[in-house]
Amino acid sequence: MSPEHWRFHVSGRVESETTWSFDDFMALPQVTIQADFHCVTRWSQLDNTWEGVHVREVLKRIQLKPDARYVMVSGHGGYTTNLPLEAFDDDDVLFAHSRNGEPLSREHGGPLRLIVPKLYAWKSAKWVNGLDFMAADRHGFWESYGYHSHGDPWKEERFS
Ligand SMILES: Nc1nc2c(c(=O)[nH]1)N[C@H]1C(S)=C(S)[C@@H](COP(=O)(O)O)O[C@H]1N2
Ligand SMILES: [Mo]
Repeated sequence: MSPEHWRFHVSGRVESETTWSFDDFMALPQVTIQADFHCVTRWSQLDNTWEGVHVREVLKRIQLKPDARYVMVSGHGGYTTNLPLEAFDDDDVLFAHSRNGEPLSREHGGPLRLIVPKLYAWKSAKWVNGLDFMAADRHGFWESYGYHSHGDPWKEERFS
């Protein structure tokens, strides 16, 4: 995924659909967030330092329609995962390009992945390339195979 070909699309319940280039994205203000990461298959990776663009920097630059309540996050290759807007628009949710000072490898979602520390890791789409805002919830990839639609590790919301 070379930066020249990288695109990020915003669609659905927004006033106008937009496409961002890698340069547009990286020009947004940067944040560093310390967070754990919990996989549904019971491993957790503690104390990661993620660096990237807070989701609110993107939300500030798009205008949601009043009925937008959920977002479908997509990753290059067809991966999707759904989130309620409150889970997405949270203090610790970011589009990360680095972990512990190193750029993310392609295996771990480079050049950019979503990180949603409060939910199971399948919500943290690797190779993230778009957001589709929705009025009603729809299931993403794992959710349609029976994973929980919300996915809070502290409530053990593994399966629906
Ligand atoms: N695009 C994409 N993102 C994805 C997945 C995937 O298959 N494709 N798997 C998810 C799952 S189930 C987990 S546990 C984490 C794993 O992240 P890691 O490979 O960096 O450990 O990525 C999540 N994001
Ligand atoms: Mo996972």
